[in-house]
Amino acid sequence: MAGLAASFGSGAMTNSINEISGAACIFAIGTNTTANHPIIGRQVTRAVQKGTKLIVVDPRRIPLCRIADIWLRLRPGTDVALLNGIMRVIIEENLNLLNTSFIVERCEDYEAFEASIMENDLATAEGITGVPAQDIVKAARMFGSYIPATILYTLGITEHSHGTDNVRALANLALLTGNIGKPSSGVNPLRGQNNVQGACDMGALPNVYTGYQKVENKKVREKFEKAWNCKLSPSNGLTLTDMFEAAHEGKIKALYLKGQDPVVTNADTTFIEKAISHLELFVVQDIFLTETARLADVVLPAASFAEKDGTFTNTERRVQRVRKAIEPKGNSRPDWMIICDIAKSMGAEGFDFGSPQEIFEEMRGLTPSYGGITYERIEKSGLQWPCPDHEHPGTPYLYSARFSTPSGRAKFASISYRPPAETASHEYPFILVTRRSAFHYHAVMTHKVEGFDELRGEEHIEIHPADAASLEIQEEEVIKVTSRRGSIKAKTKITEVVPAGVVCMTFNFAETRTNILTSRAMDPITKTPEFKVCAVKIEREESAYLMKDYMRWGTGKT
Ligand SMILES: Nc1nc2c(c(=O)[nH]1)N[C@H]1C(S)=C(S)[C@@H](COP(=O)(O)OP(=O)(O)OC[C@H]3O[C@@H](n4cnc5c(=O)[nH]c(N)nc54)[C@H](O)[C@@H]3O)O[C@H]1N2
Ligand SMILES: Nc1nc2c(c(=O)[nH]1)N[C@H]1C(S)=C(S)[C@@H](COP(=O)(O)OP(=O)(O)OC[C@H]3O[C@@H](n4cnc5c(=O)[nH]c(N)nc54)[C@H](O)[C@@H]3O)O[C@H]1N2
Ligand SMILES: [Mo]
Repeated sequence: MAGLAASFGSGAMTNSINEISGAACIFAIGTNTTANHPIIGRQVTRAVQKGTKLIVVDPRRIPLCRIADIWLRLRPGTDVALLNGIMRVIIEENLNLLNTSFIVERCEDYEAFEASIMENDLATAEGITGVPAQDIVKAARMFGSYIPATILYTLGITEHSHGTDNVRALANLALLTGNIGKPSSGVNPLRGQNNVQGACDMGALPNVYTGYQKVENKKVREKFEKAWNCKLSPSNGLTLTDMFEAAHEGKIKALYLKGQDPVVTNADTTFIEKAISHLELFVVQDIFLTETARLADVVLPAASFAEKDGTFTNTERRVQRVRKAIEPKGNSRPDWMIICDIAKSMGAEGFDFGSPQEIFEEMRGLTPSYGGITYERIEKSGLQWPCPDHEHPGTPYLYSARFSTPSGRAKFASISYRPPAETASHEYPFILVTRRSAFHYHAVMTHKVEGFDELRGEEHIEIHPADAASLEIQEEEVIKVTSRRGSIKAKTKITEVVPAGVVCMTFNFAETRTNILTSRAMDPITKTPEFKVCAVKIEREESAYLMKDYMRWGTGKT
């Protein structure tokens, strides 16, 4: 999300979910909404039924391709080249003519950006992306002439070693066409976990306190030091991925992990396990005994969302109440209680909170964008930040008057295409893309529900018919997939959903650790790994075993 922050000032959906239906054009790039954000997916399908134009950009033939006006099937990891091509057409054909005043009044650094776009022609874009130049022109004309247009994106954009570049290129596209700061437009990252937006808002990031107040800003730090009556570090902390690198090097000795299963879900899990083994103390707080929790010195049982009160902030910045439906099971307790007890037993002051509401009250007093949000005001329905005071109605879309950069203007960025860290080679001739499925939620939680496993009980690696034929691989055959980091086995699904040269897997199954394969190459700013691209080879496995004969972890089934 750092790309968006650099261009506009903050990293969240700029607009609201119900505005999607008002867009004249939807540009859905690297996002499989019908599976992963079904409520938003419904909005998209309904809008298209009512006449909204839809452009889909994805290497896989996702369900939205069926109703798209244009589907651009690009090579994985080549979005910047494609977007720069689209913007070149928009500039050359003067499709942004109506928008010149927006560029003059609200943006900066346009000239350098235009010059950088003109450096590469459409033949170059076609060569890099594999998308025919005439389709790039068609998409540019459509996006440039149907106004307002909204951009939706997710991991196909961010989980790359150049994810920030991808996001900034999308921000350029919105600025160039004036599609920001008004309804049914914007650059909209559809966030992942139910409360990941809330976690970021609450400062669960290495460089900010609540509401994106910077750790390195002296005034901010002094405010928090005064409120909490303690000294705070003037330097940023480490990102998740950096923490494991540091643990591996012995620079971090103790790790307290909460609500994450990194030995299944982080990139290069063999490395992650090694890093964990170097720790002197490893504490895991989770609602289940995960694969990662099995490696912990101490496991703290947490209560699930249904067993506690609090708030979640969703992808459109809407802060909503969550209410306890049942009492916590066994000896599990809400996360906040466990954290407060640990803090108190370490001698910290100020952790005598009696309820989540008391914590919220303290937080909002220190967080301008949440200042006007109270439990009373969100008793029935949520409020969208920024909501600075009690009279403020909340903000459905951002940047109507100014951007939150120091100058108040949005910055065009000159972004040139960089290839992914790994490309296909003689030894590793396939690109592995990883993705989600509608029937599971990552790795651990949904496997506790038998019905989901009936819908999808084991991993299938998608492979194109031409590739299967040349390797003489059959449908449902167990094959060996090897990257520079390790090997796993999985059954095949032969399908044209993936293009030739690309194979695709989910990471839903602890017994088929897809992330043994993925690479730790990461974006230099967000430190997000390149989950969407790594090079692999595929081999037939004559003596193959069947996955389902293996002990099914967690379910007790064999
Ligand atoms: N059912 C279900 N829903 C979920 C989740 C789940 O596990 N299950 N997880 C949640 C979470 S945490 C998140 S973050 C979201 C993620 O939601 P999505 O981002 O939609 O999830 P993915 O399926 O990982 O990836 C999206 C798409 O990116 C495409 N893609 C891959 N590489 C590229 C590329 O280089 N360029 C482009 N343009 N596209 C590419 C893939 O083909 C795929 O269709 O889903 C959330 N919703
Ligand atoms: N190959 C590949 N790998 C990926 C991705 C990809 O696209 N491809 N996507 C990445 C992305 S976007 C994400 S978000 C991650 C997801 O990776 P994780 O966050 O590790 O995956 P989850 O299984 O959602 O893990 C959430 C954990 O939180 C626990 N939990 C649930 N509720 C609570 C609670 O209230 N309190 C506590 N303490 N614990 C709770 C669950 O039991 C579970 O163990 O995976 C990443 N890994
Ligand atoms: Mo996510």
